[in-house]
Amino acid sequence: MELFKEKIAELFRKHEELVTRKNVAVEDGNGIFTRYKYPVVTAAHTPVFWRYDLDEKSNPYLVERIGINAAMNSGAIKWNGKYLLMVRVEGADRKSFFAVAESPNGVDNFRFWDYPVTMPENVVPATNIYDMRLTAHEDGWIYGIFCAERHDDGAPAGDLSSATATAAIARTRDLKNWERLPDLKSKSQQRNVVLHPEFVDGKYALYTRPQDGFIDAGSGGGIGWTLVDDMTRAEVKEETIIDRRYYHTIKEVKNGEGPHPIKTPKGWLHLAHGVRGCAAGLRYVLYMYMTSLEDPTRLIASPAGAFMVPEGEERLGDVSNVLFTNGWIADEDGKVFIYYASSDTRMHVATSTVDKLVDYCMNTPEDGLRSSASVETLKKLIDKNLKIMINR
Ligand code: M1P
Repeated sequence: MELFKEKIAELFRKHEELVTRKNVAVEDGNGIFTRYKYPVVTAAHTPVFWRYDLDEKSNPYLVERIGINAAMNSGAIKWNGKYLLMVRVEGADRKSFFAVAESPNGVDNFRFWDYPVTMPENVVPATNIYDMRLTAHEDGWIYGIFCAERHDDGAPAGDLSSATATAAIARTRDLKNWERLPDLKSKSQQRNVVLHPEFVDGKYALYTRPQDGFIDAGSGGGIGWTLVDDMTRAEVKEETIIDRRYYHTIKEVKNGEGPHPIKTPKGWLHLAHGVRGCAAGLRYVLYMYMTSLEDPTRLIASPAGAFMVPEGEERLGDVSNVLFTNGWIADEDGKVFIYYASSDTRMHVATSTVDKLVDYCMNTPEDGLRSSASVETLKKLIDKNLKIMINR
């Protein structure tokens, strides 16, 4: 009895030590953003009382009863002065669910609320739900759009891996009680669908990612855009591709909108992921672009290449070589907290400012799509710099 109590105390002590560990900024980057030393949320951050049965009678060996595999791809929102992540928690059973982790400062001390989200299922139930994008819309609701994955019943008998991806929609006023709305109707499968925070021409605007199959983006040309009259019966009627994929770029295989864009005086600032194939499999990196305030479908800045790539321990995990983002928070003072997951396993933060990110987008040369164009771009900077260096 005493030993059991001591073991429980030790579990709670270790958990508390992890959750309250101070994070440390790592200032040796490229000047655009600052990474932090420790992941902000991991499977081990989930409460002890989610994983262990604390009753000695039913768990005499004090073993873990419900394993948690990962804490990843999280939506983000500032709520009552706190930094909230809508974490995709993945159990050992491979099922994902949503749970809120809250921090007082955005970089450490993320603590899960006692209960995960109970997402209503008044639609065709999904086998798996994940990757929620949160949008506090100007209509007053907070919307959560996420992927609902279901077995593809059209697959040949015995094929237990074919699936379909659909954008599921829910809304809330308190992040605790959710109203489930019908899934987005679309001719193609959809993942990485994100709600724009403002009305556009009196309509709701969605960033989409049309895809031919569950994994394969195929003929879906990139990040799309569609206008919707009513979120309670949302349907993709016309879809325009606003950020295309190109051969031999970091997004040649797939791309997808991250969190909803941040409004700046110079345009909408976007964070997204791009995917390419290589001998090691698919490689997921983050990139940025900007669109016009007057016409949010018009690309006004498209810096070449990746904004952020997996580094060090980020490169390893359940699905290695992956950075993925679906949450960021812009503070009133212009500081931006970029929340990203590495290798489908854990959550990190990097910080920057709106001004720096706009500067990065506006002043990083575009991709000329050929080696010779890259050399010409590089030569222009070298010419300019050599003149400055000679005149010093
Ligand atoms: O495993 C990497 C990512 O793969 C998918 O992203 P996309 O739809 O762009 O291929 C998603 O399943 C995502 O959750 C996952 O992190």
